[in-house]
Amino acid sequence: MTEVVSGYASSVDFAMAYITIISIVMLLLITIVMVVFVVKYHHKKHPNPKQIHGSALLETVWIAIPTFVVISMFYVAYVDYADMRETTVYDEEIHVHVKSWQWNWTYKNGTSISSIIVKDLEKDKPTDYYIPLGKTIKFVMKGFEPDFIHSFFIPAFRIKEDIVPGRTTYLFVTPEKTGSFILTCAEYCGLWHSRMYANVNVVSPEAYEAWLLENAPPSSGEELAESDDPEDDMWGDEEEYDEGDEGLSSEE
Ligand SMILES: [Cu+2]
Repeated sequence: MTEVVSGYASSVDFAMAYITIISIVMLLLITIVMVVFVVKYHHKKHPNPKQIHGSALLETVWIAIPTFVVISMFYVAYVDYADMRETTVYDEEIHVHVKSWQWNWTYKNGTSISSIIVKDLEKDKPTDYYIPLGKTIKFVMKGFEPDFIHSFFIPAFRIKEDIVPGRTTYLFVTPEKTGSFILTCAEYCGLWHSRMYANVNVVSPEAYEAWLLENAPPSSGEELAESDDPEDDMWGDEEEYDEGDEGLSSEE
């Protein structure tokens, strides 16, 4: 989780550290002042409290400083988020569909890969997805209706976005390191939620293109247009989604 694999990851980490450190400092300051005041102004020492009528300066200071601190937290978190949301230039679009409890990625050439549910931790190998190093990828995500809400989460990239049935959401990422990283669902979605994970492998653009070519669908254009259709056989039959031991674990 601490590994930084995308530019966006370091800015998320910075915002997280900034907010956490300020929160800890505030907690300590408030606690210390509170304890000091409890001792210093104990009723035994001051049986007859002194009446005061406020201090404009003090009040201005204690409103201004926290307001500034909170706005700075917002700013630090927002600039990078806005930058990510407003990306208009990207290299490639990958379509992600989700159906309890599988991912399906469809690439530019029609390559379509559905993940397995990792039912047997010893035997089932999580599905491998590939993305190219240094390229900006736009994930365009759709959920089926009816289904649960899922959440597309790659911790190493610090990206997470809900996938809501009937809606299209999106995310951008530019991987800066090769390696294998976990994709998981971050929205509790039922029986196999915890086994809804896959590997996202960041490889060189050349290796990526070679992999795409290798996994390209046999036929051309027409089938490509259908590949994001829910009826596509990649999703199998409905009964496979019933709870039970049989089902998708053996499917590849
Ligand atoms: Cu889930």
